Amino acid sequence: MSQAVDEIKIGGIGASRKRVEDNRFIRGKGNYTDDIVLPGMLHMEILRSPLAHARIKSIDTSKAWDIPGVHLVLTGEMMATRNLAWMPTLSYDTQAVLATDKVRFQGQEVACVIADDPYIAKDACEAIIVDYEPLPVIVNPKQAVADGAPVIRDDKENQPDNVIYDWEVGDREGTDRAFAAADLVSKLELHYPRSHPSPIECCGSIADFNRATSKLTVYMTTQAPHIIRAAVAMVAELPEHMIRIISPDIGGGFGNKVPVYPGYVCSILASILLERPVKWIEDKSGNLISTGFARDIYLKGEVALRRDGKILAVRMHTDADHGAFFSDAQPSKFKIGLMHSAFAAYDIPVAHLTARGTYSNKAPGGVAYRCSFRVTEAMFFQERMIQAAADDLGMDQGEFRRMNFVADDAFPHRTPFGFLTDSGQYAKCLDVGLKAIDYENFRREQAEARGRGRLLGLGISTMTEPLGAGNSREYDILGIKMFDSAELKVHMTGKAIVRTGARTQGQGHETTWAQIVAHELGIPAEDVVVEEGDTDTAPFGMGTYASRSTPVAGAAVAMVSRKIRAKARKLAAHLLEVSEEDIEWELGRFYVRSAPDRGVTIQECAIAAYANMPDGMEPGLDATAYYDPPNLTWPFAVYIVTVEVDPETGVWDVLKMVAVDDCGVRINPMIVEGQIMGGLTEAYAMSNMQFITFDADGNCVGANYMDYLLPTAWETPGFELHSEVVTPCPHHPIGAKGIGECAAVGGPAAFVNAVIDALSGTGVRNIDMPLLPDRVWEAITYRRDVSGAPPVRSDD
Ligand code: MCN
Ligand code: CUM
Repeated sequence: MSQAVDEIKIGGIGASRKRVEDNRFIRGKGNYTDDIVLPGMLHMEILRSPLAHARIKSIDTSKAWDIPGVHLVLTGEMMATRNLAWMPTLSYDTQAVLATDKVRFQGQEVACVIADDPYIAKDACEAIIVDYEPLPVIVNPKQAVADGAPVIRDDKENQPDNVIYDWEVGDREGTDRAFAAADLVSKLELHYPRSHPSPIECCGSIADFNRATSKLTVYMTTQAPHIIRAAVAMVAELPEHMIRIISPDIGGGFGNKVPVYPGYVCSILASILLERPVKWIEDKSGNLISTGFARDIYLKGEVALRRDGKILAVRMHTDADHGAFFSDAQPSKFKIGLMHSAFAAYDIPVAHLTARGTYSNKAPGGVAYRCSFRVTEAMFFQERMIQAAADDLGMDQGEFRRMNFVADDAFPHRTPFGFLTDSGQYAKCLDVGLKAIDYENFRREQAEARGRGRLLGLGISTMTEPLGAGNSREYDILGIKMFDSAELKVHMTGKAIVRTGARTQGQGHETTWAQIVAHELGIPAEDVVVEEGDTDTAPFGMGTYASRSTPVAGAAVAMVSRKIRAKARKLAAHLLEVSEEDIEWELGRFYVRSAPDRGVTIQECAIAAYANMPDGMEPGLDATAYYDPPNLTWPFAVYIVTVEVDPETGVWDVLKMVAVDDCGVRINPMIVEGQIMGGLTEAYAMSNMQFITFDADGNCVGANYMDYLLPTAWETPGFELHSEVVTPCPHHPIGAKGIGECAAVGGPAAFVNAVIDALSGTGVRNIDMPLLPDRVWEAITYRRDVSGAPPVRSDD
């Protein structure tokens, strides 16, 4: 007699199943792009520009061609003859593949050498002689719009200046009216500096064009293989069915592996020309200097307040420095990503945002590094503003947030910028966090310590963030609607394979998608193999970024499992010789309603699909589901940090950090905790040690691991995680919300708020990240705000 299965025992939802992928990773058996060796493979290296802005007068490659073992030297001029010197970006701009007219940032790709091995290729790059004529350099938005500023993008028609866009959203007049009626207006200006995701594995590709079959196979480090296939089809003018993109194991993405990089394009062209596989593997400094920068945005905000603490309106202006090419990967409708998701957790009647984007002589940057399209900046700004507003009012930080939160019974809630948030228990999460940090006691200790000259501080960050683009009505990338899909094949033995168009880079999809199948069908998770990343076998999907995998691809996995269950029900009816209406389901088993002992397992249904199907039924047990989410998911988080600042040195230490995350139903609690720990570690690093910037000549300062610090276990503080608040997502098939980025998004403001709180009474309102000891010391000593970059005010 068959029985229902125990969900946790079979590794279903809620099971902290160990990550199956780690089996190969920790044994050194992963298969990364650089592990792949193809017969006859050649190696490519890139020559990068030493200057940030210069006209190219000539490029002499003759000495490079003379080096034995060199097969090809590519320059922009040669790319241009094939219409490949420029490529489209994901934000409807163009980006140079190899420079022709000018170089526009330090590290820009100027030429490539393809040789027998990477060392020969590197030597040959050094033998290329480029004659540059230096041009004036622009390194921030203020310089970009100054009178007489050199036009960086003189390659573009209709681009008389360095402004990419002027964009606005919200209600300008309504906001003006609310400000006119305010008792108090709180203001803050800050700079969210450039940062870099810096995954352990750099970017790379192996292009393999086979003249006999006309098929191009590219192994590459990409978070979104199907988008890359579309881009290659467009750029290389090859038919889609002749392009196969394979994304093998990825050693961390964090957004760095979303964009299309010139190295990919050059390796593809080289393989087509040479008819041999061509491998390009970026080195660390190449990765740090030229790829996937994030942030670099100047923020100016005002909050209109009523005396009792109610927020009446918010006004924001952003100046974003995009570097030389506008290559953000983001939904095309929004110029500054989802910046306008700021303040979504708060009940604010009216708001207005203006955003200006400008070019500069920096590598393209903007959207990557654990953010759902600029929400990292949005939430940082929001929580810094909230702290400043409460301080200006003289109100308690917890109390001020609580009175302005969207209430539990006010969902669905339309934000002033038009988003629809649908669920949450914000005040409850905050209460859990305040209790965990022992709030009242800490405030007492803080006051006592102050009397003895010790600077203690407490920082709170609370936020809801939009994760899981689409829906397809509002979200597209280059016109391709944002949805996802999953394919599930159940073999006759009841074992299964599930494929999605997402691409895990360390998040654990191979573990968690199997758990969703287990939850829906009662097939043990260990009987389900998960495969992603090959465009020839995976169903179409928009890839993994913006924590969209669980909200979209994960939902598709649940939906395709339900399709399988519907067919299995028909098979069960046939096997049990009753009509379908008389069949009930419990996990792993169908049974006859009137005779619960009479049942068949899902595995018995599977074999019947191949060996004993009813007359007229299509054999087999597989299906594909496309999932277009009705809305984004809105997880909520509370991060609270206590710190002690040493006034003599400006060094600050974390005393305690607590995190309360409500991401709805947790598929795998252990993986969710891993995501939160990782995100908090990155937040800690961004707030106090990751420093990468540009000098006045556009030299990238900090493009090495002596300056750009990666946090290790040694300096990373301990984190106390809380999971007791669970608000299921109302529209997601299993109630899950995204979690991949929450801690990196909401975390930084908690650290900065804590340090600023420690300095309360000194008049210091802001220190820009990273809060390096010298900046903190300067702020304390001279009682002034410290910015690492010249502030850019929109009114001067
Ligand atoms: N999960 C869960 N229950 C939930 C939500 C998520 O068990 N309620 C699980 C998921 O099934 C998945 C993981 O947590 O295994 C993350 O899920 P999700 O929030 O859907 O995020 P994505 O899978 O789309 O991952 C993207 C996100 C982004 S955008 C960046 S950047 C980032 C991040 O994930 N890059 C990472 N986390 C990373 N973690 C690692 N190790 N490496 C990266 O490159
Ligand atoms: Cu913006 S980093 Mo993640 O979305 O790949």
